[in-house]
Amino acid sequence: MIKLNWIHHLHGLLFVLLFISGLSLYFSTTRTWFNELQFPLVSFHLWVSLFYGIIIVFSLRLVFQYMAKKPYIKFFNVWLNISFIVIWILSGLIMYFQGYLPTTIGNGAVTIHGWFTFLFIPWVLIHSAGHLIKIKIPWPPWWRGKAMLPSTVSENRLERRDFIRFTLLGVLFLFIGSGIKWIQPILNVAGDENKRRGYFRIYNVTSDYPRYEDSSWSFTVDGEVDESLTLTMNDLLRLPVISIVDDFHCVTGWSVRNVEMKGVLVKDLFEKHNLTPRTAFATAYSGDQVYYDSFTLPQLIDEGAMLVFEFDGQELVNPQGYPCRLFHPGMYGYKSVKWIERLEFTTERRRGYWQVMGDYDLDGYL
Ligand SMILES: Nc1nc2c(c(=O)[nH]1)N[C@H]1C(S)=C(S)[C@@H](COP(=O)(O)O)O[C@H]1N2
Ligand SMILES: [Mo]
Repeated sequence: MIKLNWIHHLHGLLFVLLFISGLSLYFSTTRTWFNELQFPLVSFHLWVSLFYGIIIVFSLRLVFQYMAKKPYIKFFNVWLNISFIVIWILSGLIMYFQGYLPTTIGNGAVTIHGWFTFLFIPWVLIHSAGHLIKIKIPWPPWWRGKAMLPSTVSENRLERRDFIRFTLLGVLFLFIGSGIKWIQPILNVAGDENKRRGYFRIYNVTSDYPRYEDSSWSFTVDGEVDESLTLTMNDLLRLPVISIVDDFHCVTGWSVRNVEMKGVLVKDLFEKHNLTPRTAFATAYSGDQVYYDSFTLPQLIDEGAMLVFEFDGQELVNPQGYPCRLFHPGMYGYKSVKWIERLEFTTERRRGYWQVMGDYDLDGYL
C-alpha cells in the first residue's frame, strides 16, 4: 500500500509539473517569462514527461491489482487517466517529430495536446478537492461496486502529503485564475484582424518588443564587409520586391501554411549594393537587443533568404516583427529573426539565441 501511495503522490507531483510547464509554454506571456529566467522550459517538460511515462508503465500492474478490489469509480479514474496520458504522449511525440510529418498532422497534434489539457482541468479540480476535503459523494451502490466507500475514504487521512497537495492545488488555482488574463494576448493577435495568419503563435523571448515609427527603422550590414551599409525602408523598397507563398514551421510543432510573404531577397540586396563580405558567416540581430541567429553566406544568398515586410498582403503587425523580419524558406521559424536590424559578418560562426538557450540546431533546416 505504501508503494501505491508513493506512486499516487509522484504521479500527482509530476502531473502538476507537466501541467504548469505545459500551460506556461502555451501562453506567450509565461513562455517569455521563463525565457527571461533562462529556464529551459521545453526540455524540462520533455524530461518530466519521460520520467512520468516510465513511472506510469512501471506502476500499471500494481494499480490494476489494487483496483480489482475497489469501487468502479476508481476504475473510471484510472482509465480516464490512462486514456488522457496516451493521448498526450502520442500527440506530444507527433509534435516532437513533426519535422518528418505532414503539417496538418503536426498542427492537429498541437491542437489535441492543448485541448485535452484544458478538458482535464475540471477532473483535476474535482479529484484534488475530493482528496483534500474528503467529500463523500453519494454514489449509487451499483456504481460504488465491490467495496464500500469508507475503506477508500480512510486513505485520505490528513498528513504531510496533504499539505503538499494543498500547496500544489493553490498554485494550480492561481494559475488557472491568471490564465484567464493570459489568454488575452494570444486572442488579440490571432483575432479577427488577421484571420488568415491567425495560426501564428506569437513567439517572443522578451516580454516586450521594439515599436518602430514609420521612419525609425533601418537595416545595417557591417562587420567583415568591404564597406558597411545602412538602409532605410525606402531604400529597401527600391530593390526588386518579390512575393512568395510558403509554409512557416516552428520546431515546437505548429505550422502556418500558404503564407504570402512580400519582401526583398538578401541576394538582390547584396548584388544591387555591391556588398562583398570578407567572410562566409553572418549574424542577424533583432532590434529587441536579445534575439539573434546566424547563417552562412550561401544560406543567405543561394537559398532564397528574404527580408520580409508583408504577410498575406498586410504589413507585419508589431508583435510579428514590424517592419521587417528575416525568412529562410528551407528553415524553421526560429531562424526568422523578427524586427531585424543588423547583419554582421564575422570571422567565425556565432551560435544564435536558441542554440545557446535551447540546444537548437545551428542550421535549422526543415
Ligand atoms: N526577435 C525575435 N524573433 C523571433 C523570435 C523571438 O522570440 N524574438 N522567435 C522565433 C521563433 S522560435 C518563431 S517560431 C517565430 C515565430 O513567429 P511569430 O511570432 O510571428 O509567430 O519567430 C522567430 N523569431
Ligand atoms: Mo519557434
